Amino acid sequence: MTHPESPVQPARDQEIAQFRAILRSNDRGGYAVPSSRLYPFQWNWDAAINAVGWQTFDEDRAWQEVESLLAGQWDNGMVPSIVFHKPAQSYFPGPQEWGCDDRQPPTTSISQPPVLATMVRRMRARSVDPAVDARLAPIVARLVRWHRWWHRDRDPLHTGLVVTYHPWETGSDNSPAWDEPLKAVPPTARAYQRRDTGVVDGSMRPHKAEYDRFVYLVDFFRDCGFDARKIYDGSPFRIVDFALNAILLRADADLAVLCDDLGMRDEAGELRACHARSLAAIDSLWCDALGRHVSLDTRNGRRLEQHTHAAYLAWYANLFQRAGGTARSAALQGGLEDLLQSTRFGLASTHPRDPGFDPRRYWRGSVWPHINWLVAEGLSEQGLPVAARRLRDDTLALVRAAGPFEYFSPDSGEGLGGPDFSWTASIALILLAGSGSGVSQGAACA
Ligand code: 9WN
Repeated sequence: MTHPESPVQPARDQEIAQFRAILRSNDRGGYAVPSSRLYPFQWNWDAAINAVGWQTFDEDRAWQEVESLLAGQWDNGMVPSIVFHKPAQSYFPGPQEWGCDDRQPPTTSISQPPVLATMVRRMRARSVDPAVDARLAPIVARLVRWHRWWHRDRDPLHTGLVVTYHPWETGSDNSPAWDEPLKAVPPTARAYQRRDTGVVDGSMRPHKAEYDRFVYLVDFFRDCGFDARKIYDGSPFRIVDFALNAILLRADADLAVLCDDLGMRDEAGELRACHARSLAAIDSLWCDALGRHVSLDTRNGRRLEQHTHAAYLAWYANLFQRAGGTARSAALQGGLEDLLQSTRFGLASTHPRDPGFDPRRYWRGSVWPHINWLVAEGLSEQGLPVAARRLRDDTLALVRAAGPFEYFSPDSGEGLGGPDFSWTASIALILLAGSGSGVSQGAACA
């Protein structure tokens, strides 16, 4: 604990003020854009992380961030990856390309990793608002509908694992893990104009070959009329992303606790049943030879074995509670140690030994602060504080040296992608406020 008169304190206060100012300057009225020129709308998992960032200094604004995102929820329960609250020309593809411009507010037709319920549980635990549960009730009801959508529309065969149809839905858009499955997607034949490479250098962004396929899939969903079964049967890209499933598992458990707390017993029971089924099913993604879980291409049954950050979310999802879990956790710790030792700053999103590694190109190697934080939370909760501390320290060191960029080179520490990035500022605020989730996983999964 720093003494109030210590010289460190003013520097820390100044830093905190700087990160708060970034959130304030990206605020567009109840929602924050991730980075003003690159991403001028509200993104799903960004909003969840930013809500936690806001809560470190403005709880009312934090809940607004959640409410604004959920205002984009579809009737079927889906919470979209982007809510286009106000028009902006600097991003492609906009609501018209998605075929969702007649919705109010306009949105995309896909979702993103469901970290929100976990963040909401954390926010409730730290709330200073005596009336918080009244505000929470409609939020939790919407979260339940979203989680039902995942388990119903994205797991129609009741396997316990949900599928995703677009690399953008995984949040780790151009991860080398998607290279193989993306080959089955035809490149779009239509002309389109990217905007991202007009804002940041193209060497930090996905290649045109990937965008050609991203656009094909956007058009495919629209042409299917967003029909869940048609898309499940026909999508050329249909993967089980380990990271997304781990995040959903954790979120199901956290949402069940929120339901208990709000007296929603039936919903709590339903979520626990989903959780138990998914916990058993995710076991099938474990690979003994690699010592980690992998993703799966459900189109051909092939495992996607690239060594990415995804595997290290297993602790966050509390996957090692069953028989044999201790040995698996030890194997995974070996992998983490290896990955951390292979670059100057952790956690590289792809291992440098992977042929797809590129330290500057987005999800092909760069360090992402919010991933570091989620992994560190899981490590702390599972009694692995040393590795957790390393990730938290590296994250703050990167942000302090380069500024609050979107992502960072794991080798040089260079700040990459969009500047003045909201969730980077949020993570810095969370780390500076102190570690620990305030959420006990044991209670969640009991
Ligand atoms: C597409 C907003 C989002 C993040 C994603 C990140 C990036 C968008 C893009 O930016 O994706 O959704 O246009 O590149 O990959 O994780 O939520 O910060």
